[in-house]
Amino acid sequence: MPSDNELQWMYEQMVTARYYEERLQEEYLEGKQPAFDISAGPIPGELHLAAGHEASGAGVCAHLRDDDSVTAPHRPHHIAIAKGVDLKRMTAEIFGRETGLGKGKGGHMHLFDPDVEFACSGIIAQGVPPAVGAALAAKKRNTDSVAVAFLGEGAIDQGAFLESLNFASVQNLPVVFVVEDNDWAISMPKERITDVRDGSRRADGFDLHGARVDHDDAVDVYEAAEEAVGRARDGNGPTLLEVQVHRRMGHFMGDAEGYRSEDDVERHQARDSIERLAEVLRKHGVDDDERDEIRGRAESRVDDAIAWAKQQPEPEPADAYDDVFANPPGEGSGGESPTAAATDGGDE
Ligand SMILES: Cc1ncc(C[n+]2csc(CCOP(=O)(O)OP(=O)(O)O)c2C)c(N)n1
Ligand SMILES: [Mg+2]
Repeated sequence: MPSDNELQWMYEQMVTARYYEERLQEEYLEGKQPAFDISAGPIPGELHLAAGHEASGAGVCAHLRDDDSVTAPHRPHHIAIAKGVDLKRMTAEIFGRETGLGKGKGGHMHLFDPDVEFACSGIIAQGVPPAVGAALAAKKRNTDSVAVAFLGEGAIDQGAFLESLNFASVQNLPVVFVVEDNDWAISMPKERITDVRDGSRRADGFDLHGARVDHDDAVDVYEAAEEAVGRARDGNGPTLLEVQVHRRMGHFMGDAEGYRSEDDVERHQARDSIERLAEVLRKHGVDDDERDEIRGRAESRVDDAIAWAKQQPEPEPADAYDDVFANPPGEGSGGESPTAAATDGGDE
C-alpha cells in the first residue's frame, strides 16, 4: 500500500495531467473550426489526449528516480508529468516554440527531456528497443537504474516489441514493459488485433514475469509496479505489466468516433481513476480542503506553464534543418538550404 504522501503525490500527478489536457483542448480547438483544419491555431498537428490513462503513469512513475529511463508512446502527457518532465518546456514544445524541449520541432508526440531520462515517439512501439538499450547500459555500468517502456495494446504485435521481450529476458535486463490497454487502437477494437485477452500472458512465451491490473486503479497499479520495478532494480529481470485503462475521448482531437457505440463511450467514462483515488484519500483522512489545495496547486502550475509557453518566440524558419540532419541539405549533400529556398522564393 502506498504511504499517505505517495497517495497524495499520485493524486497530484493525476489531477495535473487531467487539467493540463483540458486546458490543451481549449487551446487546440482555437481556430480549427468550423471545418476541422488540423494545421490552424496555436497547437498545429495532431493531439492525442490520455484522459482515463492517468493511473498508469502515476502508479508506475511513483517508483522511479530521475536516472531511471522512460519511453512513452504518442499519448504521453500523463507519463511525462509523472516522470517530472519540465512542464514549461514541454508546453512550449507542444506550442511549437523555440524554447521547447526540442526547440519546437517535435510537437506533443516527440518530447525529450534528458534531465529526467524521458522520451516519447509517434511511431508505435518505437520506444521499446531504446528502453531495453537503456536497461542494458545500466546493467553494464553496474548501476541500479531501471528502464520502463510504455506502449498501447495496439502495439503488442510489433516485431520490435516481441524481439525486445526476448532480448530482455535472455539478458535478464532491468526493464519493465507497461502495456496500457484501452481496448482501442484508433478505430480497431482489441479483439480484432489479438485473441489473447490478457496481454501479460505473452510473458510466458519468453519466460519472464507477467502481471495484469484489471482496472485503472492507481493503488493497484502502484502495487503491481512496486513489484515489477523492485524486481528490475534488484537484478531479477524484466516484467511485462498490462494495465486496463480507459480512453475517455477520441483517438485524437477531432476524431468523430463514428466507429464507437455510445455504450462504449459511457462505459469508459464511468470509471474515473481520479475519483477512485479521491475516495481512497478521503478514507486516509485527507479532507476536501486538502484535496482542493492539491488541485489548486496543480491548476496554477498548468496555467503558468501555458501562459509562459504562449509568450515564447517562434523558431526561425532558417533554423528548420538544425539538429535534424547529420548532413543538412545545402552543406555538401547536394540539397538546397531552407535559407536559400526562402530567398529564391522557394519551390513551393
Ligand atoms: C509503426 C506505426 N504504425 C502505425 C501507426 C499509426 N497509428 C498511430 S496510433 C495507432 C494505434 C495505437 O493504438 P494503441 O497502441 O492501442 O495506443 P492508443 O492510441 O490506444 O493509446 C496507429 C496504428 C504509427 N504511428 N506507427
Ligand atoms: Mg489502445
